[in-house]
Amino acid sequence: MKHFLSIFLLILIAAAGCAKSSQPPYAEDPWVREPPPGMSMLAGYMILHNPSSTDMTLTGASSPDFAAVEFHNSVVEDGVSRMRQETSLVLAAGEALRFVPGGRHMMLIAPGRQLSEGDKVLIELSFADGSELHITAPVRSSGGH
Ligand SMILES: [Cu+2]
Repeated sequence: MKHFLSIFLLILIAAAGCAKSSQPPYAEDPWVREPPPGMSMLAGYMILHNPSSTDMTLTGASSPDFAAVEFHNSVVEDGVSRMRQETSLVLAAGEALRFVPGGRHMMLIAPGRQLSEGDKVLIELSFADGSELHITAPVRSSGGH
């Protein structure tokens, strides 16, 4: 009986170890910049963490409030700032991707309603393994709280 119990405990410990390594990704401080009236593109920001021990690949995003959501990176070429679309992004194990003003961002295209400070936007991120992460991002006029 004692022997059986110790095997059972070992299995429990192994299972706990697995659970720990498959923690889902999460978004820290997601927000969307309040647009000037009539603006057809908005930018969304967050810090996307991957606490698991496996790399994940972000393959797309969508929102019920927008016609399309893209990932863009702002780069300076010949002294001019341009936005380049990124169709997939690797989120390395134990690391984070920073979506920040002036850098990588979510481009929220063609809003279906006028959004202003205090509104909330639902954004659904999809990963290559078929999993999804749903984020609720408040609309703010600037990055401060
Ligand atoms: Cu952009």
